[in-house]
Amino acid sequence: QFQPRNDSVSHPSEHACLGWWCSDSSLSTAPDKTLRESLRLVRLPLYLVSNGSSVVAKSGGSGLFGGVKPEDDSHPIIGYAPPCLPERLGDQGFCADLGLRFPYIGGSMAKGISSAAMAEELGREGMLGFFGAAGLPFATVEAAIGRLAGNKFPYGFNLIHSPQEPDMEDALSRLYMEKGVRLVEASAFLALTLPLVRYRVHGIHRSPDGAIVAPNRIIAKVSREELAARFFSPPPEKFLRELVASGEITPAQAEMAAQIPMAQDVTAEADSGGHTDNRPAIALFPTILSLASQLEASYGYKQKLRVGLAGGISTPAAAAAAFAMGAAYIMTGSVNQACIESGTCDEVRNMLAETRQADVTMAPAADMFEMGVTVQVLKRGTMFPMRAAKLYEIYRTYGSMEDIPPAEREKLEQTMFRAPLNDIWRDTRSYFLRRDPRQAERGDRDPKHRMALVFRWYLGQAAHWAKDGESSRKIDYQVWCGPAMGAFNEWASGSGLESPSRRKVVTVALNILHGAAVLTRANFLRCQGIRLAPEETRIEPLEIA
Ligand code: FMN
Repeated sequence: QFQPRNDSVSHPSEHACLGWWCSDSSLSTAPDKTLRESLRLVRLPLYLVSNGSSVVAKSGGSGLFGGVKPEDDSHPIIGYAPPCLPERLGDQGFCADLGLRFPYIGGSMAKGISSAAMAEELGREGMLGFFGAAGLPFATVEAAIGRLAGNKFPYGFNLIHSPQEPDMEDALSRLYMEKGVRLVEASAFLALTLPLVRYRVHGIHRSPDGAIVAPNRIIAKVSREELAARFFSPPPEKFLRELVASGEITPAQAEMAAQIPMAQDVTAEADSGGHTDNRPAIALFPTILSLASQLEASYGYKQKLRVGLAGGISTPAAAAAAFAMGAAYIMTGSVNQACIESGTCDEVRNMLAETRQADVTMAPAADMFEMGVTVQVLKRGTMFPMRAAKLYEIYRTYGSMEDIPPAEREKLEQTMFRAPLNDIWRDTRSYFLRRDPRQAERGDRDPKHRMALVFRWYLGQAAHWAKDGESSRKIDYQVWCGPAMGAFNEWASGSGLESPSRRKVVTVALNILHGAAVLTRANFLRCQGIRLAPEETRIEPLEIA
């Protein structure tokens, strides 16, 4: 039995009576749990029953709702929270369509940081993991497909837009089609592309009952409404015409394709690790959600368009807020990089475990350097953001490497490159001759492009040094990370999950989801005027075997 206190449940007479608890005997005899304990039994209903001057939390038995008091000895119910299962926090249709138990996705993290092991752990538990294919050699992606395809649970692969390497995007989408990868996370797209449309409509057909079936599913990640609108729309006609003209789809398939959205599910990505527009989740999400319902109606789709939320989610409170706004699912990133299954090194995991909210900043991105695109990275314990910003400034100021003043150039060669810039160009050139000869040729012709390729070498290597734990380059580590990391560390502080070696991706996910369910119940009670003390709603992370 818990006693009302000044800062907790106020005197019962102040509360509206929601219904009645009739069994006087069970009120006095059954062992009661504290409100804190009852809130956590998320699979059971919770009744707050007034017992004269005190309030009892009941999670068993039954109450009667309505204004008429049934028996003389019945007690008023002054608060009620329904069961709230972590499985039911998001959109049930989303989980059913993807074969998931929980509305939870581990987002793609480039260079295999979201590893096959991570996708397996999440998949086994009824969640979804995307393999981080960006920036990896083709053969590595192929091997990951081979590994994940052997499992019975859902998984997905990242298809990242590569404006600098359109052939890679094309080749990767074809590999996914060929190997039967049925789900991709499409990200960093500024517009739809032919490879993406080809993937989506590949194998489209009608089932015996006449329904259109598109075997390849895209979950698109966007941070702007214009892009969400493109993904929620059918594939552009010009691409469908091209695919018909090249014989890759039939006219009948093109006609079916014109009736389905490019992506039924779009993840609204707020301020996150890696590529981000730093948008606030509570401003971005409602706009994308509203767009989904408008486009669903205007296209007259048979399916519901759904919106998930990513960016800043690493605690129960953030997840509860996402679901309260109507998120079909949540996606995490930064917090997973700090888990033992991620493809980064222990040194980075330790750095991430020390990270606080303000320890992240924006820095030039390797893949879209010339366009001035930035990514969110760790700034504590590394000079990467400062050094990368310096390179961008030099790139903007000078027309070629030869124009860089000698003292400046020498400093770059000694600190960041640790080699003459001409040597770096020689190696970069031979790399591109193998991977994308057009880049090397353009570098030969255009001194500004040559400078960009050399500077991008540093930005690209900095991510490798971090991931591979190249400790002689610790000062240059590029670690993509968002403020969610600091939020998680603050929450996990003092718990078993404080230590990076104990952070497992599923443990983290289940804690976030379970905590979100508890907080959702606490909010039900708050809406009924029940004041809750901080210790009643504090969620300590638990270690789950
Ligand atoms: N998203 C992608 O779609 N492709 C990527 O290659 C990619 N790489 C990432 C690498 C790291 C280390 C991190 C932290 C994020 C990356 N992201 C990438 C974004 C995540 O998939 C996810 O959307 C994001 O991290 C969610 O926000 P949060 O960091 O606040 O949890």
